Amino acid sequence: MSTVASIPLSSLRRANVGVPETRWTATAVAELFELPFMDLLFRAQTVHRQHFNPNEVQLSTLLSIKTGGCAEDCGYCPQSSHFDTGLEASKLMPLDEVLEAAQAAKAQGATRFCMGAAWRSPKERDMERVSAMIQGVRDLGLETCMTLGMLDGEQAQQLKDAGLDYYNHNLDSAPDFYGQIISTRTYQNRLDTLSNVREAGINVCCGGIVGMGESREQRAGLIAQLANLDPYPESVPINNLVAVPGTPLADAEPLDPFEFVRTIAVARVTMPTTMVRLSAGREQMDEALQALCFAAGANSIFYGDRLLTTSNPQAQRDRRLFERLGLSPQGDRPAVVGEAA
Ligand code: SAM
Ligand code: DTB
Ligand code: SF4
Repeated sequence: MSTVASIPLSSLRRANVGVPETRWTATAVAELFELPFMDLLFRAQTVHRQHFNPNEVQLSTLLSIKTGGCAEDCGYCPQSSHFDTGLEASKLMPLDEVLEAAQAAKAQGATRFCMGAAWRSPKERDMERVSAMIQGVRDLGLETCMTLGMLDGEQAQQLKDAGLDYYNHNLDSAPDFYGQIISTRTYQNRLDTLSNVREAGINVCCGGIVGMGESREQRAGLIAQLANLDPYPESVPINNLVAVPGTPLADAEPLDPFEFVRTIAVARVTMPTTMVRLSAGREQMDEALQALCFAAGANSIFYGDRLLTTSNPQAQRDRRLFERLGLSPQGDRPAVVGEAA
């Protein structure tokens, strides 16, 4: 029988042998949501300060490299071919245009460039082209992220070999709500892609959307799923639904803004070292609400006037907000981890 000491560290981690594991049940996460707002905020800010400089926010810029005409039926998405949102579908963007956009993002101060394609999954012929994009963006000195839909193990390895730093693939909602939003891809499909990405050694970016009509318990269920991934994602985007006319969720009741802040705080408490990204929906938020999200532990944003197909605050406006709050973009000066500035 092998002793713990003779087992390689990597398999120890996988099997959790000898490592006490903190598991978050949906009930325990729901209890965090139930805390008085100020107590939850204090708890999240305390955890945040143990791991990050609270006055730094990481900036990622998004580019849609292939827009619209998607075969999936995600009920929130303007790019699905199942709904008429008036969006014009386009082909995969040429490499030089992608690199031009990446250069512009870098000049504006972004440190990560995220490329998104409206695909169920990439085809073989696409892999070479996206690999060239990864290499080109890396050569500009930016971190790379892609979101291309489902990946099998081989595709994940190809992206890793091209130098991809992060892959974004969201769980989107709790398992018991998911079926009301998407029918063409299962929750398990998503978990399988995430495990292929992890196995290939690419950092995982995985989060979800709130404001789709889910209950608080279901928001807790989503966070519990994310926090129980082993290990939990390096980056967790929390999107507030952008209700786009023509999609089935066009008339969804907007979420109470404080509930959005709570979701950010609960993500921070349950995943202390992850980058929590205040993602879609910022254009619809006022600046005081965004400041509360940063106080709740959000430390990353999408930066630039477009998300994939919808608008995002102008970069100049974000810079002004940062100035007013005394925030600086991550990477501007050395991070002070574990110490209040
Ligand atoms: N097609 C790929 C996929 O679904 O994996 C990648 C692109 S997809 C647009 C990336 C993510 O954007 C979705 O998983 C969803 O979380 C988010 N998203 C899409 N439409 C949104 C909307 N209207 N409001 C908020 N988030 C949205
Ligand atoms: C994520 O979680 N949010 C981003 C990114 N990953 C790819 C996308 C938000 C899209 C919002 C709707 C749109 O602009 O089309
Ligand atoms: Fe397609 Fe992604 Fe939109 Fe779903 S979220 S319809 S997979 S682009």
